Amino acid sequence: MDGYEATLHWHGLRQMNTQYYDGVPMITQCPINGGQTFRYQMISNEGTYFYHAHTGLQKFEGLSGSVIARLPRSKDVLAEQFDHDLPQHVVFVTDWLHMHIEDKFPGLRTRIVGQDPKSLLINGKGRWTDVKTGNTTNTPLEVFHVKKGFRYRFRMINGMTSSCTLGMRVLGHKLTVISTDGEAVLPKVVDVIYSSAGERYDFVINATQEAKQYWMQFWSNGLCLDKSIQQLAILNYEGANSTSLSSAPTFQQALDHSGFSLNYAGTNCRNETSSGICMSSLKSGYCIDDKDLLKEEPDLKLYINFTFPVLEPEELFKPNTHRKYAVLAGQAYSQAFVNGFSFVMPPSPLLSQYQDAKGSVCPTNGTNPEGCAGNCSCTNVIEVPLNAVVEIVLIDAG
Ligand SMILES: [Cu+2]
Repeated sequence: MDGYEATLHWHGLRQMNTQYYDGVPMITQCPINGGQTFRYQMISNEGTYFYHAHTGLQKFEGLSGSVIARLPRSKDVLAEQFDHDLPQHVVFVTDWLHMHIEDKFPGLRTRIVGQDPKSLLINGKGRWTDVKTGNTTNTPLEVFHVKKGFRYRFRMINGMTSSCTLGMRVLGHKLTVISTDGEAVLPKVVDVIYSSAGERYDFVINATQEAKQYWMQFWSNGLCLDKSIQQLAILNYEGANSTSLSSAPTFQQALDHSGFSLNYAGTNCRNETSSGICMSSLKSGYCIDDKDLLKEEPDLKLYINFTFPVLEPEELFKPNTHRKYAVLAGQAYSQAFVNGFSFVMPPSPLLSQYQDAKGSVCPTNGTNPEGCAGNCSCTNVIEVPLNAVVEIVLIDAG
């Protein structure tokens, strides 16, 4: 659309030597204007990834999709774990707000508070029940086809935009997790996978059950728990009768399940328990040959703290300033700070025109930018030596 701009971020792709195709506007490239053409060209590492808009709030409106890079079977360290790795077994999960995201823009005083979705979609499909009327749409559910006796690699992408976590299970089946975020892991058998926005899990379903139809259930958790949002899809065995489907599982049944889960928020991450494990307990699926990564001490340790102080309107809206803020529930104004500075985009992309962007970059000697006494805004750039191993410690400082 004329006057609209866009960039695409390739989520998880390493962009070795193609950092200018990472898709972050004003950092790695100029935004692509309406009517213009821009070609992203990169070599992908193997694995399950996705792309999404990195401009404005377009990702919330659904500008995203899957990116799968497969190795020939002979080169895939995971090949012996499955018989089939098919394009139709990509499970792309998105959340849907049923409204334009601009109405929820965090800087609007009259906005609808929160970013909770109304429903979830599986590969763009699903049904929705209006709690007010009790009516359910008759839109199709996604169906994944399998044949009894084979093991299928599924690639699940959590393409959600909200801060809700996502629960997923396949009734009557175990899920063998073999890869996460594009990295092979030693197989782990679980009943439920919990994931956060941006994460990907490859799991194997061993189709050993009776040739019927089974429910696949997806539900929102964490911050959206009280919204009881769920979506269903169907695992269909070849030759199954459509009347073989049991009655649909309810949201409450998902919460009540007693299986073994990966990444449930209440799991003790130090030890594997009978109820589940954390992602941090998964073991790498291959030997790590990068000796630098195994160094005991990194070359550089960065402590990065995040604060969200409540600010008075008199300070926030001083004449001749334009600061970014959010209106919190309770109508207080807050601004976000990283290591004491609130981020502003540079006037030119940092990667291609650093000289032009320099004027907006935060001072690195501990002082404030010129003409600013406190709570300053600037482009916060942290320089690291080339090829250094950097450990980053993120601190929620309130
Ligand atoms: Cu992303």
